[in-house]
Amino acid sequence: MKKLKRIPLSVLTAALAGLVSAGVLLGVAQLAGVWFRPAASPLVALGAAFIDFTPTWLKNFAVETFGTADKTVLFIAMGVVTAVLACLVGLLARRRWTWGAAAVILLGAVVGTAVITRAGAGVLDLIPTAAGTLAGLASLRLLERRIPEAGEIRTATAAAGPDVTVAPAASGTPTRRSFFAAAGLLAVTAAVVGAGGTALAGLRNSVEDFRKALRLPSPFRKAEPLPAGVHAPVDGVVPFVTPNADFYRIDTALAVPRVDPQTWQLRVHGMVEEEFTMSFQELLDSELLESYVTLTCVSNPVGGDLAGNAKWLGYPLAKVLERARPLPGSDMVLSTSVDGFSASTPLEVLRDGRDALLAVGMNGEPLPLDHGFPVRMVVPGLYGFVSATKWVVDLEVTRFQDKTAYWTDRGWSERAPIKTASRIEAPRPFARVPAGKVAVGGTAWAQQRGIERVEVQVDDGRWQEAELAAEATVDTWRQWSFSWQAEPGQHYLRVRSYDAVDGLQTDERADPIPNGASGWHSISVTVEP
Ligand SMILES: Nc1nc2c(c(=O)[nH]1)N[C@H]1C(S)=C(S)[C@@H](COP(=O)(O)O)O[C@H]1N2
Ligand SMILES: [Mo]
Repeated sequence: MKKLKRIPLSVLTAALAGLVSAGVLLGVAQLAGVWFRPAASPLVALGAAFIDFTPTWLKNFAVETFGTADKTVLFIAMGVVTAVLACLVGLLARRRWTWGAAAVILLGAVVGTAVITRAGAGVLDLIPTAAGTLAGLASLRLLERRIPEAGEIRTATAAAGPDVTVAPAASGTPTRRSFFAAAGLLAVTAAVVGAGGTALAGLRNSVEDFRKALRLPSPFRKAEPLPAGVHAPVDGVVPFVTPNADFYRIDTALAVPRVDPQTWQLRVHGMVEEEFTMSFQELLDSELLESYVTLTCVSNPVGGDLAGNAKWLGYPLAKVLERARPLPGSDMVLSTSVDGFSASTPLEVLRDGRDALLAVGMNGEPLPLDHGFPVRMVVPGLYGFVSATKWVVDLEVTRFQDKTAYWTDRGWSERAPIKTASRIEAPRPFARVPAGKVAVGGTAWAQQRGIERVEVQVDDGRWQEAELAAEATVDTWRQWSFSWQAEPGQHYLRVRSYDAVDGLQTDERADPIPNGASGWHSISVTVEP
């Protein structure tokens, strides 16, 4: 008791300041780490590096002694070492702030080295450690300034009498109280932030694991096999089926929502005779169909690449509506995602026989997380913002006059069928090509109507018919090619298409807002002699 009394309070608080700041560092890094690979989390990276550097005999000893608890023991040991180091840093900072700060940065650098030397690590993986180190520094600074002065303690202790080690709060100096308040607040924050981060990371990983292990049922109705010759025979034209990894991604989500399929539910309600909810398993047990559909974003400029074609697997929305039995007067389905995005889709579009789907599969695998796992909507013929809700959880049958959707509230149209479009993909704009035969090619789309004809114009010459690749369905894009006898000089190439319902694509230039760009795509190329 006598000994303990002689450790000055300022030393204890300095060590505590170091400890709390280490907690803040780890907590913040843990939370930031949710958006990165698990190996970007300081504790995981340090542990992994430690395991790598452990000599084999020690590893064997650990496994023999602790069995499967060896990793727990490792983490506990790391915790103890971290705590001791943190106390020392706190004392150092008390001596001289710059020393303490330098020590924190040094430790941050050690952790950073552990992170960056992991296999497959990228520079971005340093962000959680950097964020944590900054937060730890700030916390240490905050606390270090509140450490009670040695002089104050002596007077405070003296006033309280020789037998009281720590004076009760009432007789504590304002500095001391403010130190403990700040330290307590920071410790709680660190714990909450760290626990939240760990929980989020766990959810994220479990959703990813679930997706990886998921085997989709085989379709009740398979897609028609693609006809031979859907690809234009020209280098530089996009693949007919867009690989998932290359599929454009558009959404308002800062962090991709992690939706657990085991708790996912679709609520169907509103102006219907029967309201109900559907689970993921129920959906998988239903008669799923497969269909190739080209999605297009309304923000795609003329010639742009915000379009992709995939084979989707899903349950017809018409069937969902058949069960719900919409009431007379309803004319819209408002679909809402788990993150609050919403889209207004005309009711009749979902019931007119097209392959409008509650999709669970994309090109033979479960939807990627980015593309709406576990369930999204896919509606042929409508731009994504009025139809393609990812991470969908709610379908409300309603009326356009009663409800509006996310982008409609921000100046975009409430209805938006996809406009007929065509683009040149090869050669690239401003390419230099050798004179002679040049292979020109690209893609055109008019979902629900189908592309019938594509024409190409060189400079101000006459419009010439391009060769059409085979059509898969009216809901997929169609490729085309054109053999150009190119003369040296600078030239313009222009493309336009005809759909099977409305004929020639309009040359009227329109901006994407409010319901999609229009106009003919043209590029400039230089032909070298
Ligand atoms: N939840 C959610 N779903 C969404 C969006 C969104 O922002 N949030 N964007 C829509 C838009 S504008 C488009 S073009 C398509 C894009 O789908 P993709 O990212 O799979 O290509 O998703 C639609 N679904
Ligand atoms: Mo979009």
